[in-house]
Amino acid sequence: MTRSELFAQIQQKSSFLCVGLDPDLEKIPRHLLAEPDPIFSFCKAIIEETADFAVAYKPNIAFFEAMGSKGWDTLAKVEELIPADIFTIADAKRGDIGNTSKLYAKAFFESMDFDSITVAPYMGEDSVTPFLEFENKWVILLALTSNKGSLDFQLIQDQNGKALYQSVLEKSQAWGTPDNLMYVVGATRGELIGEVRKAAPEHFFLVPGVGAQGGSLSEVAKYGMNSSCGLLVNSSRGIIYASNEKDFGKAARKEAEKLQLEMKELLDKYL
Ligand code: OMP
Repeated sequence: MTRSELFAQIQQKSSFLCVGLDPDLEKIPRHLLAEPDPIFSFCKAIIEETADFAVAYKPNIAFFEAMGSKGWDTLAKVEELIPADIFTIADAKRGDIGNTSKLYAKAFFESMDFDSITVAPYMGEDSVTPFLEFENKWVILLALTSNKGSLDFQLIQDQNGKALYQSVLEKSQAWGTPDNLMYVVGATRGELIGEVRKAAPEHFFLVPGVGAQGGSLSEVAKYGMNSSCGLLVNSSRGIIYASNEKDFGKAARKEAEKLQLEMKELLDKYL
């Protein structure tokens, strides 16, 4: 999917919502356990109920691969089920020496047909560029993550006072363009999102951390939105586990709609 197609969808749906698919057998409604593939049935219901409000889906690969080969089959079926006009993110956080990254890219872009993959920048340019060689496919590079551990390395400053995440932003912009490279920026990072936006004015940001992790959607929009929105804000648990009963699909729909309505207001305000 191209950047202009993504922006067109955001405008059409008045939404920059990414629904995170983190399906955990321990957490899904109990009645689904009688289904042949409970995780697939769960994701199917979530996708059907939220597709009106979502511009992206982000299956977190860990939740599928934890189930072994069956989990990979389920992931492939889920990916195929997502409507073609909705952006798909394989949240795999990969990255390795070049020839290995190339095969990770093939796995997610060719064997499966994801639009994008999350990639860790730690191993540097040759670990990232193999993912950028696929037409209309995207790398979403970890820049400033939402978790507590982001303090361990990402905010360490060099002798000139530049934080590591800033070096990642600066350097990696030579590897890709705003048409094939996005950044992960945690919603829990408040006004630091504004610093990231200054460093990468054109790029889309994938912003996890609203909902269960407590990040503020209005702050994200205030500090992070650019003239083509430039944001995909993810919520996983806050949507998919809104109810643990038979009404879980409808409850997810309600949460997704709530976020979409807030997003509409923010788009009207800042775009
Ligand atoms: P919830 O906290 O349930 O909304 O889930 C957040 C999702 O985003 C999970 O799948 C995380 O793995 C992912 N995530 C973060 O929470 N923080 C980050 O900094 C980056 C990610 C990610 O790359 O998606």
